[in-house]
Amino acid sequence: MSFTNEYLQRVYADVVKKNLNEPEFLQAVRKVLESLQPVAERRPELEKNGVFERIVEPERTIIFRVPWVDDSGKIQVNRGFRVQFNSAIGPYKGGLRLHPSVNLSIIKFLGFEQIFKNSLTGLPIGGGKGGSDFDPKGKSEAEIMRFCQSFMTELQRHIGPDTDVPAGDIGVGGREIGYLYGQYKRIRNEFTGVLTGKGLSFGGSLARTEATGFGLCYFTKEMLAAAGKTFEGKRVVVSGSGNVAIYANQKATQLGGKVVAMSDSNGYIVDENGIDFQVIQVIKEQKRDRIKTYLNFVPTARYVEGSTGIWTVPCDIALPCATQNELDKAGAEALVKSGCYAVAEGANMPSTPEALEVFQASGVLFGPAKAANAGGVATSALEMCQNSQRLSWTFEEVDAKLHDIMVNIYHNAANAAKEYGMAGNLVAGANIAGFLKVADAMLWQGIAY
Ligand code: NDP
Ligand code: 2IT
Repeated sequence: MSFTNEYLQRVYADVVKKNLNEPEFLQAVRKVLESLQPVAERRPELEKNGVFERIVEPERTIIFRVPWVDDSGKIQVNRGFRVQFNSAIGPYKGGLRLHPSVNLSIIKFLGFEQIFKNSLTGLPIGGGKGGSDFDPKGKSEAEIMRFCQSFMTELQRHIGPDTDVPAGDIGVGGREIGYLYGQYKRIRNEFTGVLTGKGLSFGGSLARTEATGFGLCYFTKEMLAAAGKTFEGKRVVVSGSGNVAIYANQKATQLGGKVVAMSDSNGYIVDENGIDFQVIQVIKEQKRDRIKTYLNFVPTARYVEGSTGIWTVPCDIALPCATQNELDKAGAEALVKSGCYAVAEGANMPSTPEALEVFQASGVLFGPAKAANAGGVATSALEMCQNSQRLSWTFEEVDAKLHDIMVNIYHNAANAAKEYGMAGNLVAGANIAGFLKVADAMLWQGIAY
């Protein structure tokens, strides 16, 4: 798709001018604005009220110094970010990413996507994202804790249970959320649901750990069902081996699929007998080791150095669950060539625009990230709900709600695509359905932001 609507083309040109050094942010904005062209044409009051110009500009961007002392006594300085993008329908909500590649462009693309994803969940959460260029790899437990404490010492003045509620993302799991929560509580002297993904003994929700991966498979199941297909007996490739990938493997396997390949940033493994997610749990969650050590557990498996080759492993269904732009044109062509007919994004923006074109031209069923991976943040919103009530729901209750939310997201995206003349295009449908709710809230609230 490209721009035919002159007004949105001008809005986009202005975003480019103001954010020249932010390629990931521009990529995300462009895709959304392109999808919204039929909406701008049908709803002229959105242009009149400057909704598009407003929605592409974060409400607030916080960039801060994060100093900490490493184990050798040396002072380290990282850069911290929190982008509070849009609060039209609820408190800012979105993860924190710790990865050396983190910069303003990446946090802004993630925060922008989060607005529409959170809207799609049907729950009252606005969009935000944060993180730091801190690299957790090779750091001791004590260094991780000191970094998290320093990061929260500044972040705490900008967040709150009714203001902004961070959670995990790449490099931030239960351990980091625990340290962040401890420091927030110490400084603010309050026990509230200011973070999600907490430990179960201090307000965490059952099924939050599994939620993104499980939700991804519930969404994919619905997308396959609409095409008369199922996971049963199908070959599945899951990239990554972190939180999202591990539980995508568990659920895809439970639904009858066979996960034949997984990866980390160094390389990928292939196991024709199906990869047991519990082995990956041991390697990644307990030992925090590399995926190639899978061969110590399953010597019949294969390890290939380099992570992008994973898309050459023949499969029916591909679930990219590692990071942005990990699946390029060559990867998409390799998938289509091997007969892959369904792709659902567990990671945020894992497919490049060129890869997406290949999938759309080949009729591959495609579940875009903001719809397919919304189960994580949806369950975070359920955790906020439980915290407000001072109650804990059972695993089954949370999982059942998650399932219903993902089924609804699929149908809302599919219906919006149909309503705007793009039946089957879930990329457009998810962007439109997610946008409309936020845009209407912004209209009702006047030029507040
Ligand atoms: P984790 O840190 O648990 O795992 C990340 C995985 O992706 C690891 O296997 C990591 O490999 C790999 N990876 C990260 N960066 C790169 C890279 N530059 N190149 C290749 N591989 C890479 O993160 P999550 O599983 O939580 O997140 C994965 C994706 O899912 C992200 O895009 C995130 O934004 C998205 N997401 C996460 C949600 C959540 O609830 N956690 C919710 C919705 C989306 P290595 O160990 O070698 O770095
Ligand atoms: O990208 C995402 O949706 C997340 N990392 C989860 C955010 C959250 O608040 O649970």
